[in-house]
Amino acid sequence: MASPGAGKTSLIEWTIKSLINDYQIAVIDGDLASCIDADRASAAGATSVQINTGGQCIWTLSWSIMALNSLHISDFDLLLVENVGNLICPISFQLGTHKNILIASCTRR
Ligand SMILES: Nc1nc2c(ncn2[C@@H]2O[C@H](COP(=O)(O)OP(=O)(O)OP(=O)(O)O)[C@@H](O)[C@H]2O)c(=O)[nH]1
Ligand SMILES: [Mg+2]
Repeated sequence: MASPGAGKTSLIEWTIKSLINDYQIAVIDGDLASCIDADRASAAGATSVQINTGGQCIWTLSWSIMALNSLHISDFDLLLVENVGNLICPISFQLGTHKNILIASCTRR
């Protein structure tokens, strides 16, 4: 979770590149539109699924389940989930993750 452009996909790319030699990694990427972030996760070496919310700032567990159904989840050691870029709406919706990571992006003086 993070605000728009805070570095969610960059952290996911870095994590994939760091672990891909030892772990099978899948990514569910949620965004308002496009498949750019899922494509970046795939290019980094993971198997990825994009969820488009059609402009909504939230997605829910049932959408996670739909995404999981398109993956052979037992093939993977680690599942990373990128939420939509928003620090308010996603807080209220559990997506089935074991851990949540928040990226805080601050301006420098
Ligand atoms: N300065 C700085 N820039 C970063 C860092 N991480 C990512 N960026 C840059 O910030 C921009 C947005 O990064 P993304 O990883 O696409 O951010 P995001 O949170 O996935 O963005 P959305 O999915 O569009 O909300 C890119 O130009 C990155 O190169 C960082 O740690 N420091
Ligand atoms: Mg992103």
